Amino acid sequence: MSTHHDAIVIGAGFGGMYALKKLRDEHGLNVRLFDKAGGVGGTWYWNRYPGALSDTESFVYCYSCDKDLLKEWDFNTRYVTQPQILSYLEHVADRWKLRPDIQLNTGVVAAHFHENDNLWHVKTDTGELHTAKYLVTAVGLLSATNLPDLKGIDTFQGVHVHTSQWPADLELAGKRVGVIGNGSTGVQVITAIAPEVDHLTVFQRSAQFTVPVGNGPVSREYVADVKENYEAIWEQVRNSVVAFGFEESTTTYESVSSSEALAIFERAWEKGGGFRFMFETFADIATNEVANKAAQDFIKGKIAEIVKDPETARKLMPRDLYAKRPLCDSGYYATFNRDNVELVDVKENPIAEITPAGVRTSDGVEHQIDILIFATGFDAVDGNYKRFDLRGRNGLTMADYWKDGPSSYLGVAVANFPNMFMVLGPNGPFTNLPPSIETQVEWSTDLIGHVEQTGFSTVEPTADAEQDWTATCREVADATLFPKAQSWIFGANIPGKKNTVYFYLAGLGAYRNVLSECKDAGYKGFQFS
Ligand code: FAD
Ligand code: NA7
Repeated sequence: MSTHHDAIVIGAGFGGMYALKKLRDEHGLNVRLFDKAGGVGGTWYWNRYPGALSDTESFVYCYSCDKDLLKEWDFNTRYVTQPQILSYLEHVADRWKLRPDIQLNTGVVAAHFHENDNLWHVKTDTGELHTAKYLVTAVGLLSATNLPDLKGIDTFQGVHVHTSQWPADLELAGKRVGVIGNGSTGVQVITAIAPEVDHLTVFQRSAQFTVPVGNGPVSREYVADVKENYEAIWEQVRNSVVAFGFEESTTTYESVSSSEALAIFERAWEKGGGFRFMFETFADIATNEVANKAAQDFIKGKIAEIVKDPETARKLMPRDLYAKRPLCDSGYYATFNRDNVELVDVKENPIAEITPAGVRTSDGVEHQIDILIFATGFDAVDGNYKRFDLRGRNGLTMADYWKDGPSSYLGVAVANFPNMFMVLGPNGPFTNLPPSIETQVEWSTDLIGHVEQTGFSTVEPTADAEQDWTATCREVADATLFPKAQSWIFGANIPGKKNTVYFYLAGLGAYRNVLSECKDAGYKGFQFS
């Protein structure tokens, strides 16, 4: 026996919770939301490692749709920490009365579209069967854990943990700790735990460019001003490129003198913020190798200045372009001046195996470790879509359909997967994410409303529209330097994963225009039956 709903939503993060609210409260649908987590919050339920912080500033890392909530919800630091974001999202679940429709501790193991009844048939790991006309997948783009398969890991006698599955009772004080990975997460966790642990060994595969985050208290006047001006702030965010709450620079690097450029970089370093450093300084750091090199040189100069041991400084010098998701930190490079912190470059000296007592590198040294932290990131964007049995028309599995890299129409829908809408699916915008999540949820739920009103049974994109969108995303990406750096943005972080385009890099403003044009043209590129 299966239970029928109008819509099933998977995921109780920013995306799924908003989709539930819109479908239920504005479109009058009966909705069931499943999450395998034990609480709401998505990313912020899972990622509880020390130092976990949004690097989007507090005032724009939230929903914009609830004006009273914007007035009521307070913040007192420039950025919000994981516990603060989690408590915000828990508050939202209560405030929007979502909990009765959310079923936690319930993983979706299969979702199949059946052509005989035009319904999605969903199976959970609790053995339940559910059907629904619509399926909304808000399964997270940085949510499917990447745990490298290191030789000997099963023999390790200490504790090993991925940063997104952090045990509440993990005691680090006085321990010999190893961290593998130094992306956004690694940089945060390394900086946060170094003062606490007995000894910290950082296993670095690629050195990173990172700038200060600039966190700290904000004044009551600042908060009042933000609240007063939210209308204009969101207007700016929605029409901007990266949606981080600042105006992107329109000045090209080569249009100013080198001393002026240096002053601009210095001001950005002082102010803090990774996206600000990349996009508020000059218009062309992400597109012009000369501008990019200038930013690289500035940060390398800072590394040389900050890090006292020249050999450590050498290892910390990045060798790639400055073209990954820009990082920021609370004292990352200075952490390597501590006596209890050691840096191992695993490109020069690869990890040979994990032993019962620690990590043996190729030079024969066994690094003694009690707790090994994997800050190794995620099988990003399409990862979760391949971790359950998702099938569209004719039993087509998503894993098969996307085996040469994922494709979508506008980041929200996939040909052959009728009545399925994704939040942050492949080839959606690359931005501060809550405003993009809202954009997608509002647009997709409007389309669902349209289908309901017109009485159609199914809606799905045409294969042609999907191919054109994929080509557009490729073209936009190729106009930037991002494809030239190896990172999760292009699937390059996972062995064997297709290195291809996963985002629409033209920005939120342009993306919203494309969505509007599609809708105004009667949902051009979609077919209804
Ligand atoms: P998520 O919050 O990832 O939620 C997805 C949910 O789906 C999860 O709870 C998961 O359990 C559930 N799920 C997945 N598959 C299944 C299944 N088969 N069955 C049941 N449940 C399932 N973004 C920014 O814009 N700014 C930042 O500063 C920022 N910092 C970040 C820091 C970290 C450490 C991480 C990991 C991500 C960060 N992000 C940041 C990205 C962040 O993921 C998004 O901002 C946002 O939280 C995504 O919300 P979501 O609802 O789309 O997905
Ligand atoms: P990232 O940015 O993918 O970083 C993962 C890190 O782990 C990165 O330094 C990787 O090195 C390293 N890594 C991955 N696999 C290995 C193996 N096998 N051996 C050694 N090192 C490895 O993930 P994060 O969680 O930091 O951040 C993801 C996003 O979440 C971030 O942008 C924010 O939006 C939040 P590499 O650089 O690939 O050489």
